Amino acid sequence: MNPVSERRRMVFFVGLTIVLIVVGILLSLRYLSPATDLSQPYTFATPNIMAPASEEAAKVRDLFVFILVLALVVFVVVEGLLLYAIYTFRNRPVEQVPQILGNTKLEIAWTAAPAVILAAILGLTLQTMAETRAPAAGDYVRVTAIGHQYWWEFQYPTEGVVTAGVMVVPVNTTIEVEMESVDVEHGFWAPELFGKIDAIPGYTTRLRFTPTTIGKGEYGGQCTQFCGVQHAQMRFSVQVVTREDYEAWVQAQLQPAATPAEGTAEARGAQQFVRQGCVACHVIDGLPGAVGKVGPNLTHMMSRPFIAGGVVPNTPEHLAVWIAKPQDVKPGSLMVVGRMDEATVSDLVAYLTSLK
Ligand code: HEC
Ligand SMILES: [Cu+2]
Repeated sequence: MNPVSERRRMVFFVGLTIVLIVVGILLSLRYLSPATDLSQPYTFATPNIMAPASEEAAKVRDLFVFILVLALVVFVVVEGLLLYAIYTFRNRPVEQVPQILGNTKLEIAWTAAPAVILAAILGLTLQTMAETRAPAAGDYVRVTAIGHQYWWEFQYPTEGVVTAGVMVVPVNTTIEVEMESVDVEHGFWAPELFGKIDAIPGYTTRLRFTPTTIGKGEYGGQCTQFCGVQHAQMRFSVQVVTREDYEAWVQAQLQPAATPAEGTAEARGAQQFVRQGCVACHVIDGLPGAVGKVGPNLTHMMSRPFIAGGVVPNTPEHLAVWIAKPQDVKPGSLMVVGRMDEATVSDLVAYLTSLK
């Protein structure tokens, strides 16, 4: 092929690549920037794996630091030898270069040293895994975390609590989490509390953690497997509270929602919740017919600081936008609603905000 057509081909393919990248970016913008002004995401405190808040996360941090320091030592030694060799054996007339043919001791050393280092890392990793994954014993709290596109459900099988988005746990108690998924593979990770474990459809995975400090109170978590368009907005938080606060929270969660007094906006909202079909996808204990399990349980939704995986804070203003246009706030989410007038939305918000 002559050089001119070769260049044309190059220009064509480079141009095509650039066009495809630009089109890709433009298409993904719709998912990156929600269309409504009110959609300022809820801000989670940035997680820091170097500041663990549980026994297990502290062990993971220690292992990480050990491997990091070891890798730094290896880096300095290897790069040092490399620079030394580059300098000592730089290009010179052939007759000045010492000719070396093999060195058995050196070869044994550079085979054995990495083997020893890797064996040490393997040993410590297995030990950390055994320590952080051993089944909980004695007094512990069981939670089932269920991944849904794009939110987390938390069930407390012993207590009978079902909630979403926020996992409330008592401090200094082992928490045994079983992970499941109703659709695709999700990943469960709150970096300050435990390592990353996948939630796999049709299979139960487990993790254990023992929060040692209330510290920030709320620890941010994130789905860590690409599970669909709103994977990045599939966040959750873990609230570490005192034992008394935890017991009080459980008791509050077990109460059914109060039936609003007749003639109020709340009562109209409860009727609309049925009429608009919300009941098909949401459970509200105490509201007959609200049995759908597609979306989060809303019985005590005002006890949570954010909604829909942290896409917006849980305020009446954000709720109104979310209910009217969930696809604008979180495009691709599985909540689909019909067109509603403003009065209906405001009655619904009045009812939802009464669900303390
Ligand atoms: C087709 C099923 C479906 C219908 C119908 C539906 N929702 Fe939802 N809803 C969902 C799903 C799924 C989510 C979670 C979305 C996400 O986070 O990705 C959700 C989330 C919510 C949330 C946020 C809850 C939280 O804690 O994160 C509220 C509030 C809500 N819906 C209210 C309503 C109201 C009010 C209606 C009726 C007008 C309604 N929904 C109709 C499926 C539905
Ligand atoms: Cu996910």
